[in-house]
Amino acid sequence: MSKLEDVKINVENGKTKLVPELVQEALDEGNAALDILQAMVNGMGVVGDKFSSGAIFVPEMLIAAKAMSKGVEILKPHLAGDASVSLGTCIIGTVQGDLHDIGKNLVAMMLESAGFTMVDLGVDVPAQKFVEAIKSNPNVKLVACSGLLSTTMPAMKNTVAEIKASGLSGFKVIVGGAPVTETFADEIGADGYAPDAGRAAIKAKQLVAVL
Ligand code: B12
Repeated sequence: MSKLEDVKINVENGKTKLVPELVQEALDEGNAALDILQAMVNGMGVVGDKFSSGAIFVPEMLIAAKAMSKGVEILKPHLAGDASVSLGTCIIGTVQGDLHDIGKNLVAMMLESAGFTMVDLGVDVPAQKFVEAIKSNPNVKLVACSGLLSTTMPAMKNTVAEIKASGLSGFKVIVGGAPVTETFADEIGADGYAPDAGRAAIKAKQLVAVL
């Protein structure tokens, strides 16, 4: 079995102690950090499928998420670039009702390495908390909203609507998460969308006009 396959399977199985060691070994073998990340994301995909089919339940999903987060900690220095530019502040959070944060954390990491100063509001963030954070932080250029559940897509819509209705300006809003599409982003009035963390950083730079 290849080391990447090993990483994937042990994320699937929620091996929180083993995954960081395997990630380190995969790096030592010369695997690219992005390939190792993809192996872990694939593992989480299998976890999601097993959950959908009733083969596993929430606790197993949670343990797999912990294993992936531990692996990402090892990968972080290899994924994050050394930002030499300053692109302003980015407020990021997972919308109200939604507790998923692995994808949001990866996006935060990539945006930070692109040059944004990150203010992470965490998960289950009410729309008004985004608005308050825009008001209370200096030089906000980007607001990033994450959502993983189809049931929290209305909360994402509401968040964008409240941010726009606040009358505050000088920043762009980017949205993402597995159920989010470009069409949905357009419909709810977001300024941008990206399907993954790497492309989120590219889109963010385009939005704040440095690309
Ligand atoms: C781990 C997990 C959990 C963990 C989360 C732990 C944590 N700390 O995040 C726990 C156990 C808490 C959990 C709970 C639940 N979950 Co869950 N979970 C998952 C799982 C297996 C993996 C998610 C993940 O981390 N993926 C890996 C990351 C890297 O990918 P990602 O999040 O998609 O992020 C990438 C992109 O989407 C994008 N992105 C993400 N955010 C943003 C933001 C911006 C601005 C941009 C530009 C891009 C972007 O970039 C990211 C990086 O590349 C998924 C299955 C799956 N395949 O995704 C189900 C899944 C999301 N969960 C699901 C469900 C149903 C639930 C529960 C309702 C289960 C229950 N009955 O209680 C609860 C809801 C709790 C709540 N209120 O939020 C469903 C959602 C179905 C749907 N479409 O609505 C899924 C799809 C599983 C399934 N197949 O049924 N879950």
